[in-house]
Amino acid sequence: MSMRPSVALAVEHRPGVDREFLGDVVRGLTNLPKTLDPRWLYDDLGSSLFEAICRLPWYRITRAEMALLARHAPAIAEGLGPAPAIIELGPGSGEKLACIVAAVVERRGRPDVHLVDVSGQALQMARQTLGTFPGVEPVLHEQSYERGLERAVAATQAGRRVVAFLGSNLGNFDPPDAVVLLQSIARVLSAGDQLLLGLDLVKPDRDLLLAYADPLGVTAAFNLNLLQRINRELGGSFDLRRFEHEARWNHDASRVEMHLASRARQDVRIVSADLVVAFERGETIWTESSYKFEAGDVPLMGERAGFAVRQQWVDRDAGFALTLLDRLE
Ligand code: AVI
Repeated sequence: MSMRPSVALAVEHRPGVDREFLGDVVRGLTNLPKTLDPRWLYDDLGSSLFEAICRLPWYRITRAEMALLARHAPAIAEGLGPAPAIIELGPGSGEKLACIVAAVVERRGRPDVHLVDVSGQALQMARQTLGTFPGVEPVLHEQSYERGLERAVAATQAGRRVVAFLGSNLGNFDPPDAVVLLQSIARVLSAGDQLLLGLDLVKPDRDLLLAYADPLGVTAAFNLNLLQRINRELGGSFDLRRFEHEARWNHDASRVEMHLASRARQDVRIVSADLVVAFERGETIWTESSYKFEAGDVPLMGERAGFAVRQQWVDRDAGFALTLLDRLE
């Protein structure tokens, strides 16, 4: 979502309020269309709801990726040098990385593990999972991907690193931002380092909509929780019953969009921002984009950022691609 106004809005600072969150919410809700940055979906409850989404039968990303990792982790480990460093951006529960760590421990010895996420809760979960390998002590970076990656890279050896960016997390960035992020990963890496990228592929509309508007309502709760977070942290007055989760497949842009649609004409107050936001009936807040790819898009994206594909494994049935890329000289 790149429709931010360039003017910075002055927001009075109140103690105990996350200024970045407040600034983002004010900018997003005074935009047209209204938007909220998806990174704020992941407070403690949001992270737990996302973990639940990953177990839903209609959301196949996690299981498809786990199966590919379980099958191909030995090949990935073989391709790494001795004593490698594994850096994961957005590790979730850490279960996926555990597949790679297990294969590396068996073939290459104990790896250095670095985990980067803005959510402290996610990092703790992943630390618990990965801490079960003897001698493996994950280093946690509770930061943005770029900042955390820089730190992790500074603490590890050139030519021995593999950065895992799994779960189609890259799909939550608009294409130009995705390339910029890949470029910033390439910039801090050295020749001989690798990137392991997991991306969800385009599939029938019906499957995509079931994955993002599941019949159990878990994704709806995940989305609506963002309004609850604004109420709790910023003194918002959102009545969650007056908003509705919507998932839309935007074929032309190749993305699933999550929205929160206002069920009525209403005003919502946000005390910390001294702001009243007016909603028309049916007006939405656009909270997330999940871009879907063709397997053949990955080499092109990689090349634009300074990577070349070493190997790609595709689950055609679930529509998911795992790609291992080399950082070019
Ligand atoms: C984290 N990310 C890749 C998920 C996705 O599929 O875009 C977040 C999510 N949103 C709704 N369901 C899952």
